[in-house]
Amino acid sequence: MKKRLNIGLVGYGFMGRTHSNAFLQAPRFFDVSYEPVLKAVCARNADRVRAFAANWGYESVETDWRALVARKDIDLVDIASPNDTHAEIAVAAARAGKMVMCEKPLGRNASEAESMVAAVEAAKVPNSVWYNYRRVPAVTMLKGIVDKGTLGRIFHYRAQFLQDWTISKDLPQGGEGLWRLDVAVAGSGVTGDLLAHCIDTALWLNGSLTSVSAMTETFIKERKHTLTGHLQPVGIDDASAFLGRFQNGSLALFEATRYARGHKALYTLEINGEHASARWDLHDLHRLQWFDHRDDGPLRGWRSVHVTDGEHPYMARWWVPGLQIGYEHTFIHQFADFLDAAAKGQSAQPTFRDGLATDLVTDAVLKSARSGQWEHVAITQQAEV
Ligand code: SOE
Repeated sequence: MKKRLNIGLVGYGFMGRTHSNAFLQAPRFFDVSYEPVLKAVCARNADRVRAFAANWGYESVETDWRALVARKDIDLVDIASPNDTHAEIAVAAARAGKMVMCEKPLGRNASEAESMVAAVEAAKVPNSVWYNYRRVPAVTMLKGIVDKGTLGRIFHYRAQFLQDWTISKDLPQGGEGLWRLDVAVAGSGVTGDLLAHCIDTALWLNGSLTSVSAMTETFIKERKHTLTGHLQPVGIDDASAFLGRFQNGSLALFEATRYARGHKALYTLEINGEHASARWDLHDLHRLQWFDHRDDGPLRGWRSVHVTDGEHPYMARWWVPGLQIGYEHTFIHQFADFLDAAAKGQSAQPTFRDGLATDLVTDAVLKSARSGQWEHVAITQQAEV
C-alpha cells in the first residue's frame, strides 16, 4: 500500500480548482509514489469554503491558514491564494516541517521570494512553484531537444503572453477575482503575472538572463477599488516588454500585455539556433513547430509535430496516439512529478530557488522600466533538487 500524503490547500479560486483537479487525477493516470489525500481546504469565507470542500471532496475546512499550518495531520501545504499571502504562509509551513507548493509568482518581489527559499532550504522540505507551462508535453519535449544541443548555437529567444481582459476603464481593481489589478496584493501587473511565465520557461530552456532593458505602461491610471468604493491610482503595469541578453550569448525579446484586443491567453515562444528553430503556441499547445536547416532537398520547411504519441513526454499515460490533452493536464503532470520527487526527499522543478530566479528577472525588468537604463539581473545559485 502506498503512503498517504495529506494535502492542505489554501485558496479556492481559479488556481485552487486547477490544483485540486491535479490532486485527484495524478494518481489515476500516473504510477505515483504516494496516495494523495485531500485533507483540508482553507479560505476566509466559511460558507464558500464548505461548498468548495464538498464539490472537490476535501475532508475538512479551515478559515485561518495558521490553523491549517499548525495541524499535525497535514503533510503538504499548497498555496493557491493571492500573491500577498505567499511568503508568510510558505515560511510558516516550511518552519512547521511541511512540504510546500506555491502558485506563481513565488513572491511579490525577489526579497519575498528569498525569504521563502531560505525557509524551505533550512527546513529541507520538498517544494515546487506551479509554473505549469513547463509541463505541456510539446514544451517538455523541446527542453530535451535543446539540452541535446540539436539547435546548435542559440541566437534568439522570443516570447509573448497576450490577453485583453482589462481594457475596459470601468473594471474595478481589488477584491476577489480582481486582486491582480491591485498592486499591494499582486506586487506587479503583467510582469509578475504573465511575463513571469515566459521568463520561467526561458530560463529553463535557454539558461540565465544577465541584463534587461524594459518598458512598462499603465494605460488606465485610476480605477475604483472594490474594497473602498473610491477611485484610486492604479499601481500595476498593464503592459511590459523587454530586450535582454542571455548568459549563452543569445538575445531576448519578451512582451506581455492585457491590452491586445482579441487575444485571451496567447502565450507563444520561439527559439532560433544555428541549425534549427522551434516555435510553440498555447492556443495550439499539442503542436511543436520545427524547422531544421539540415533537412535535405526541396521539401525542407517548417514541420508541425503533433505531440500526442506514446513516445512524447507524459503522453503514454493518456489516451491513444493522436488524441489531445489540454491545459489542466499540465498541473496533473507537475503534481505527479512532485509526488515522485517528494518520495525521494527531493523537490520538483521549478523549485522555490527557480521561482526566485524568475522574480530576480521581473524585479530587474521593473527597475529598468523605472530607470530607463539597462539593468543587470542578479544571479541565484542553481537549484538543488
Ligand atoms: C491571468 O489571467 C492568468 O490567469 C494568470 O494568472 C495565469 O498564471 C495564466 O496561466 C493565465 O492567465
